[in-house]
Amino acid sequence: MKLFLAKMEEIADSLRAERKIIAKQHEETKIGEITAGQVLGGMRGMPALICDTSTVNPDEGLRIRGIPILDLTTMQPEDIFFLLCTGSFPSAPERQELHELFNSYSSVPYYVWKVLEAMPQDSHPMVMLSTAILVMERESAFRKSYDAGVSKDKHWVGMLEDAILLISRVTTIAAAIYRMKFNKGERIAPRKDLDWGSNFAYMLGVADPTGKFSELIRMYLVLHSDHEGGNVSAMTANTVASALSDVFYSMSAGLNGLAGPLHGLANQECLGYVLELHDKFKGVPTDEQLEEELWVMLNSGQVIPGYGHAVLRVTDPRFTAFYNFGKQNCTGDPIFEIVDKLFQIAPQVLTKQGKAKNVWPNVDAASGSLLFHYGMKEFEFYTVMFGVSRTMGISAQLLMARASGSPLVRPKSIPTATLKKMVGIE
Ligand code: HAX
Repeated sequence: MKLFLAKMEEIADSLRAERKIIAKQHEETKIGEITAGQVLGGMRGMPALICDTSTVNPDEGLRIRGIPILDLTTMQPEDIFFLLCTGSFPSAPERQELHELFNSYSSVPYYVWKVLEAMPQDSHPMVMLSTAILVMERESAFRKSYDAGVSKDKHWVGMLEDAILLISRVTTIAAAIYRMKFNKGERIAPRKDLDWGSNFAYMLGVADPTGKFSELIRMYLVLHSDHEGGNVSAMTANTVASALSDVFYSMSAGLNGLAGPLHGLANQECLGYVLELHDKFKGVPTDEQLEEELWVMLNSGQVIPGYGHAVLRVTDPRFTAFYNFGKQNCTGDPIFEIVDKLFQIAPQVLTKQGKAKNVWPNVDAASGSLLFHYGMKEFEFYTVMFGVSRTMGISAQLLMARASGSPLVRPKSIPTATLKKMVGIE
């Protein structure tokens, strides 16, 4: 890891110096105001966290290190991880080193399989993923270096080693969960000659005569890799890590948040909904039938999965990337056709209803239909796919936080009575 370490060393030194200057010179400088609405509304829009890996602009969507995500869709996930951590693309030797690192721990120790095998058959694949990550905590290089009294300025080195080990193993673990949970046969061992994304596609064991499934998986891993620091999974992982918990504790906690239906589980729910529509109408519903169904859903107090976003106010560019892939490769597939029809109709219905601040599709609206098209039909697994990808962004964020010496997270909570007094209600 010589090259990566050298690059991160420079970045860590300058980050820490920069943070110290801002903290010293601007400790009392105001950068915003907080409203009661924000406190009651899940802290929406409060500039309360620092995240250098990516930004999400409401009118444009995700940029990784300033680069629009739609300009990165054909890159290798390894390049994206390097970009997330360092702000630049890897040179050829750096890429080679990272490729070797991502492969170096891809064999998973036996105790992880034993734990997974002991879990009840009806355990959700996200519970299996989160548990498998947590049990590997005993191998944490960060914890060992902390226990050995390594200086605070060097804590990031152990974090980086943990992140590499985790990312290297997570695809092997996730693919094994897929095969174990859905009776797909023996685990498929990783290959050293493949890149990280192709290896994942290979270990899943989905038939891929055209190579398109592998191409989709690589793009999937890129598109879900990061979404700034305030989403539930990233913020949870960062909060846990701020107590100097290691990558394994933090990632497992973050993924537990990703497993919620308002976050990563939405992709499972989206495809479930599309399949329900397909079954009910014995194919693709007409525009009128679909509109009526959407109203039934809204009137019964349910949300339309895959639509809306806490930050975005336009179509998610990650949806656009998946949608374009579907248009090129999946036309004629009734499941994708329903996704396409939802895209035409759901925003109009949500606009008429007038509640959602964003009526446009998010990343989860199309991704499942593409996996389904290539034969990965077990949609309970889709959030795991998301989680595998997000280990890159969350790891990069944890690394940056440790490298910059980020403090313990400890905001102030207030009782409702205090809030009432603050806003002038007696
Ligand atoms: N269908 C129906 N109603 C919706 C809606 C949707 N897709 N999106 C928002 N609304 C409703 C909200 O439920 C809320 O209603 P109440 O006032 O009755 O509580 C109202 O519109 C205002 O909400 P908002 O401010 O626009 O949205 P939030 O920031 O509160 O929530 C969500 C953002 C993503 C959770 C929301 O849009 C939603 O539930 N979408 C469907 C689930 C989904 O697709 N989740 C995945 C999001 C992407 C992601 O994080 N993936 O990991």
